[in-house]
Amino acid sequence: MTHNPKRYTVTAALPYANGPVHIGHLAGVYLPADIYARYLRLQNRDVKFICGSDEHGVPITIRAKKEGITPQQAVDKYHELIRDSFRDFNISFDVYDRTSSKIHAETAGDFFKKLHAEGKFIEQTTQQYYDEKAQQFLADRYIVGTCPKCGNENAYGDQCEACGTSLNATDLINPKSTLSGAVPVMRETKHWYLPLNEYEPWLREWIVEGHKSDWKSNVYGQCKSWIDQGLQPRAVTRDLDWGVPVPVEGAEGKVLYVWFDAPIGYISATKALTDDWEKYWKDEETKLVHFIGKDNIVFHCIIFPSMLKAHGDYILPDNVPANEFLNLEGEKISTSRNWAVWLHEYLQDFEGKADVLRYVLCANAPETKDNDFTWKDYQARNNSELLSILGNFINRAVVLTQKYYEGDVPARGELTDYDKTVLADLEGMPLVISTYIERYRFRDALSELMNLARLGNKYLADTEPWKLIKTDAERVKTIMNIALQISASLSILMEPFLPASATKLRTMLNMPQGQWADAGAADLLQPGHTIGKPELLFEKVEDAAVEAQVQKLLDTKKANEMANAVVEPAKEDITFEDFTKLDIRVGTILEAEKVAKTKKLLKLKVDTGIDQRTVVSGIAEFFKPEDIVGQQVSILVNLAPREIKGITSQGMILMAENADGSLAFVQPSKEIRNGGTVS
Ligand code: B3M
Ligand code: ZN
Repeated sequence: MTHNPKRYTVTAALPYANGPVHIGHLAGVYLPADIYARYLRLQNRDVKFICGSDEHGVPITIRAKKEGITPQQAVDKYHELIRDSFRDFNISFDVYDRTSSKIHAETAGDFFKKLHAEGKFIEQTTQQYYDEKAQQFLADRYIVGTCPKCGNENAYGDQCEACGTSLNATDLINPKSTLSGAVPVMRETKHWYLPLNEYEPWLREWIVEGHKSDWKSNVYGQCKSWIDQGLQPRAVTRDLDWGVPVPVEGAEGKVLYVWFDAPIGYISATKALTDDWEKYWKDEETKLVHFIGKDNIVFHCIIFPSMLKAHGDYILPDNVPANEFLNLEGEKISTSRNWAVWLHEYLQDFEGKADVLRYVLCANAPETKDNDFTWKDYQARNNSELLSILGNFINRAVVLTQKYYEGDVPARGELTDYDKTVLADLEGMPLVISTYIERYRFRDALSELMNLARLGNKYLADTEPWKLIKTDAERVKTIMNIALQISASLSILMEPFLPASATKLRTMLNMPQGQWADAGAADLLQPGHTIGKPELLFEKVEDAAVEAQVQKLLDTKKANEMANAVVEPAKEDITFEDFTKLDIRVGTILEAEKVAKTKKLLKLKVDTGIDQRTVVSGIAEFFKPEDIVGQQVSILVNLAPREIKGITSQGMILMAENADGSLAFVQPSKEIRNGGTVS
């Protein structure tokens, strides 16, 4: 790629419209892409930032079925939710389109037709699983069966999630259709395949030789290993009733494979955005960059480029800066387990704090390895970085300027060596940050941005204008001028990372939106320019706020445990006579106290109707003595007395155990006289 591209096409993976988006999506794809696009705009480059919802494929039909709605209703619902979340986090797409649009069906259909007409596909008839009850072929995710590797009975047709093995549907033992439960049969079906093997030499040259040094090592490594393993022809059509119809004869009832149509969605979205779309996709002087998560690497680096190459009219990606995964509080983020921080929910709990999450996710982005998001870290980064460093510096600069000069920027006098060093550091900063951004190292870029705020903070702390004002008011003018120049540069340099706060800061400084090239200058704010009123950029995140979030996750975990707990199988049969040997009565707890030096035991006095007796019960972890006095319970009265911790226990209180091990009394549903039998 030329070092000075004429324009940029920046894409962010099209999220499946089958659920809301969470912090993992934001940290992995949309935030880095947005920082990059915003930075390019500040550099006055011609850039189109493209995204949209991926509305086809099995993930959509499965979700629709689960919710009892049509696929169209499902994508309508989630497309809006996702679009709004991105808007609320100031992800600055030039277009957020959707792959169910007409223009997309045309674009993807035409793409297929051209490759078909030019003989770029192989046609092949194979045997695939068919569900006779549901009358449809079964895509991988619609078949479950026993994993031949580990014996997991719920392995999918493409992968066993228990042992991680990737499978073919035909590998499964006892396959079953998840649609109807029926045992599927084999049936012949014709499909079109892109012979990836034919592109192997070219891919090797383009990626393995050509991008060794400029692609991230995780991306390069995955591509190389795929190519080294040898590539196989890949089916680009499916037997499904949801998707872009295959637009050639003999393909009735078939649709394009979602990974064939989805990346073409980038092109159709650009078409929807501008009539001038072709130069963003066909001109060699355009730099195409795909932001994705690591699970999408093969599709964006091998399959889509091979499609583009086969087509012939399109440029190839210059880079594919894929990120690793973000975990949440030490565990993998999971939609099905609801183990996530959903973007729309975050904003309900932390109104106006989109930038805080942007900051934390960028500072801790999984750029080179999987990373962990914790609420503790969120709070610490807000309170001791955003608030104490950036917010504090800006606040001091603006407040003191208002106080000493009624908001008019003072002129600098003679500069000390310290002043000169600070101004030189300021001048060098934009290049340091932009170099990192252009190499897709957004964490480092953000950390340098904060270093500039640290520099400002330290400068004020060292020079102490609030003391000097009494003894050397002239000198204070120079100090405040320099502090304001740093603030002005910050308002430009922070825009890609913290756009809402940057806007706030510009208002405070009464400054127009600047260009990246302006930043670092010592005269961004001219003497005599009047700044606005101070406003807090950030506020403290209190313990209670993050504790509530942690509690929410604990509740989720508990709910999952309960939902997944296995119920013990039934014991061996007994006779009715066996049962009648048990003498169970209703009794009332009269007294309760902890048994000394034990954790679990309570000593109870129970009125059984027959007598008043002592029972030792292992329930102390779940009940406070004072809470259970007066409660009615079921008690087995003819259990032979036992010695427990030196106390004779006469009988046993019946308890029911929950999935998490917690206990509850088995109680009559209305009051029963003591001694009433339970049978
Ligand atoms: N929808 C997969 C995903 O969300 C897919 C990306 C398409 S990008 C063209 O992980
Ligand atoms: Zn397995």
